[in-house]
Amino acid sequence: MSKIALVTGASSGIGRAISITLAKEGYNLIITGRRVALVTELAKLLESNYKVRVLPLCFDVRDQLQVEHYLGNLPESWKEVDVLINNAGLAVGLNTIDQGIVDDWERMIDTNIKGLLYVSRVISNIMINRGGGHIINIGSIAGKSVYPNGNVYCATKHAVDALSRAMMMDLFTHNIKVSQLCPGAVETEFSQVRFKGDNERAANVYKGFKPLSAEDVAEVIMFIINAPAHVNIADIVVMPAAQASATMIDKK
Ligand code: NDP
Ligand code: 8X3
Repeated sequence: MSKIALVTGASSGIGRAISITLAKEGYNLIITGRRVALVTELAKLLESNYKVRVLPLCFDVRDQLQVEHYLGNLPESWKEVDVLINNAGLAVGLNTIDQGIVDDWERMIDTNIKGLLYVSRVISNIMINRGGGHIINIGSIAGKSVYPNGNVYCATKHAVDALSRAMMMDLFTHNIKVSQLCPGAVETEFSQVRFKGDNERAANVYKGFKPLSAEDVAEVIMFIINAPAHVNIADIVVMPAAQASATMIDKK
């Protein structure tokens, strides 16, 4: 029987690419995001191109009641979730702490930490009841080191790093693998969101070197998922060849 994967933040970037790659591999997919048009359009594309079943769900991961409503009441035929990709996340703003915008901080903390927790709580219970599963958290190079003005975003990804290790300890005896994938620079809508629609500033982030594509990241995810049952790839950092740390990018 085909496996079921749940991908949060499937409406763009890494989550969209992971969803397409999983569909190519024959997974039935629960895809989520807030932008109804994009999630619906992706669902149609996956169904028609890859002949898999798709359940599009549109909610905000920051809203615990919505998360529990949608994921806690999955239709019977969608309850056997094999793989959860905790991908929904964002950076908002790039300021020193003293100039920080509290609303930006709360959006990042509520999405990247609390949203991941709300989703993981519901789905880990489903996985425990069904006897196993695999949770993959999308961390970041920003969860391994910090960089100037990245303060709160980096802190949220350090939290994902800590939670990934803690979740592995809490869940491994339930036959649930927990893995973390930490990308460096990936060209997606990430910088457009960070710079609040200043697309010129966003485009500059990726000028002068070849960043990762969302598809590059999706391939690494498949490597993690396809490891033999007795192997858990606990943590991977993947960066463009032109990047050596969060702050070191060889721009020509
Ligand atoms: P995108 O902005 O392209 O995608 C982000 C996704 O997250 C969208 O689908 C968005 O959907 C979803 N999302 C954001 N906020 C919420 C919310 N409150 N509720 C539900 N869904 C939400 O960026 P990326 O693909 O680059 O980012 C994906 C993940 O990868 C993030 O966790 C990011 O931190 C991480 N990452 C990105 C890197 C990069 O360089 N791009 C590098 C390292 C990590 P919608 O707006 O429809 O809700
Ligand atoms: C996204 C990569 O370096 O902009 O997590 O924080 S970085």
